Amino acid sequence: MEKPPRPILFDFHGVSMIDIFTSNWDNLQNFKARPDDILIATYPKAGTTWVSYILDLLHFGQTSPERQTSKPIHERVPFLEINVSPFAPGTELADTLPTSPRLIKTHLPVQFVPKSFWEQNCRMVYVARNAKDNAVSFYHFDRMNMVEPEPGNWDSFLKRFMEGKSDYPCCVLVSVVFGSWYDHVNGWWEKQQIHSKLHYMFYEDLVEDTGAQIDRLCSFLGLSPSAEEKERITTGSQFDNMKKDKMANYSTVTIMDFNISPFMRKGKVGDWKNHFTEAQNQHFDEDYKTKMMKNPTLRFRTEL
Ligand code: A3P
Ligand code: EST
Repeated sequence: MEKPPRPILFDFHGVSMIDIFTSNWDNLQNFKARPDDILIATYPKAGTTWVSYILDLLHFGQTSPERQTSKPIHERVPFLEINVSPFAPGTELADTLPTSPRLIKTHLPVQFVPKSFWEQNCRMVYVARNAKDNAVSFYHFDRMNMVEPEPGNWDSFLKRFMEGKSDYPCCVLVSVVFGSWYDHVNGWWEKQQIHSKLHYMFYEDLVEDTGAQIDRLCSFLGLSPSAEEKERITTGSQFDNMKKDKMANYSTVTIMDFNISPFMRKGKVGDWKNHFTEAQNQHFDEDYKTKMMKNPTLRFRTEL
């Protein structure tokens, strides 16, 4: 059977985007946030699903346990900017969410977040992942997700990931969806310094000590689960458990080809070592230093 065509990247206000993330722009920008909404923001492949799953369990694991077994995670936590036929747009799914609070996911760079989230002073959780593992995960995701652009080979993908920008006449060959990882993590980091309701966390810390990160999330969200409940969530959200969970592993989403790569792929810190050559690593490190100079306090771990 003929494969459907992959989407083409274009420049959108300085960020590389594809149609499914910009075609509902007016509704997105006019989205009416509520004061108790919780926005989960990430660059793609930084641990969005993991943190969404944890927050869903923290808020609704006790009160409506049937949610976790009957609704896929992308319905429990809608993806705000997505608009892909024949599915309802993310804004509509969020509008019709029956829960309180509503958990909403986004990959938007901070400058694109609809203004009502700031006006309503909503809580936001930003998850960041080290650039090397993030790039590897993104590469495998673009291979298996038919609504993402064609990733090409690893070397060409890595070059585009590093370039990240779309300030070229034609950005098709020079970037990835949602633009520069460097701009994304820095933009949200700078926002966190002036916005007290923004909790900035790291994928690597979650892998190292999930329980400690859940504690920090709870104090940010004003939650106090019992020790048993916390233990249940810590265990339930471990990689092997989530990988088995049909409501969390995206196996119900047909636009993803798990024969190419599963959504829950490895869940590790340091898998980049299996992908980067010596030369790629050296070039990446040199380039990284110049791009990440402006926020010396923003530090990532590439191994544990
Ligand atoms: P890998 O491709 O490196 O395995 P997102 O949800 O933002 O798309 O991120 C997906 C990445 O998070 C994938 O990384 C996936 O395996 C990883 N992930 C998802 N759940 C996880 C968990 N419980 N523990 C560790 N990693 C997890
Ligand atoms: C999830 C993460 C991501 O970074 C990109 C995409 C694009 C396609 C999305 C998928 C996703 C989440 C699940 C869907 C899917 C399109 C239909 C499905 O409902 C929203």
